[in-house]
Amino acid sequence: MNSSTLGEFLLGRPGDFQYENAELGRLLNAIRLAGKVVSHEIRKAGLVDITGTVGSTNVQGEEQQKLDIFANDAFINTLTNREIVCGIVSEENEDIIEIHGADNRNRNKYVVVMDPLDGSSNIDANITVGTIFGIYHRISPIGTPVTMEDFLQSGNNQVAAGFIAYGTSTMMVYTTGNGVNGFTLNPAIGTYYLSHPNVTIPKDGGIFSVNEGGYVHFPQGVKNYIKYCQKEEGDRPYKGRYVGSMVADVWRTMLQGGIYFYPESTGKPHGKLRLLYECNPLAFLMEQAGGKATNGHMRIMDIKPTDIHQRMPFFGGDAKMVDKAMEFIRLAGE
Ligand code: P6P
Repeated sequence: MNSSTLGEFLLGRPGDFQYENAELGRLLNAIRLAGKVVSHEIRKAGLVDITGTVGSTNVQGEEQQKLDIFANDAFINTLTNREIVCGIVSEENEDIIEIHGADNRNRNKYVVVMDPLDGSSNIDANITVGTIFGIYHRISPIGTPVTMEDFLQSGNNQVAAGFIAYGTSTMMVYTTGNGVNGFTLNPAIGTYYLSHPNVTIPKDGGIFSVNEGGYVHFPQGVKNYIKYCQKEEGDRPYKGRYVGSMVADVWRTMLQGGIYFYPESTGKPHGKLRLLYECNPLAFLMEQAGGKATNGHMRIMDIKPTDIHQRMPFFGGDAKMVDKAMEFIRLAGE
């Protein structure tokens, strides 16, 4: 069976973009192209001197890897050249990136939030890293400068979201609110082919994914849930799996089931993951795949952001397992 290409898939799903006049399709195509450019660069990391750090840090205070900057530039340039977005928020940039059209006016109607290369500290160890993106309609009037409010929308307003995983193969996985589909890049011809149609999180996957190195600093309810996962009872103990690269851990959870969580801790009172360009896009994917994503108390996508780089605890995956984690948090009075 010939799998359709991403381009054919986008053309074949006009219903996905019924209110978007194909602009959203063009926007996803721009992301698809930038993903190929970044994938090519990552594949040769180590062969040329592009791994390692450049001695600078990003707004998060994290050391910037050379590929972080390359990926950030690739996505910003591609999105700018296509004249589809009026602004971008990137993990690598402290402020909003305003994009003017050819006539120096903001006639474009979308904004994009992105982590251009999440998990980049794993690059030198040849571990899967990824680009995470979310797409919104701007809410400020077309033709005016993009505003902070355009980006501080709840995740419910995402018109599309997804990731590109640079792993054993390069994959683009996205949703426009009509399910989740995954495409694998054939690097020989530079074409993505539909490889994972209608992704659905298996029930009772029996895997829990958390950095247990933080256990002593977790809230008591989270500690109690981890002990529950490890207890020999019924279908437990669950398997423990943790890559330390969110795209890899979330994609494994979507394919094999289970729960991935990054809770708050004494050292990270709001967790580590960023709400806008990590939690919301991956929460959208998990819900569209039949799962659930919360901050331990409420749906991630119901949260009204207050800052473009704010952090948020994240519990996502099999709905039953997420509910059980929330029950332990509630029972602990947290
Ligand atoms: P820790 C990568 O820096 C990242 O933002 C996510 O991709 C990943 O899940 C998490 O941080 C890993 O953090 O504290 O477990 O090393």
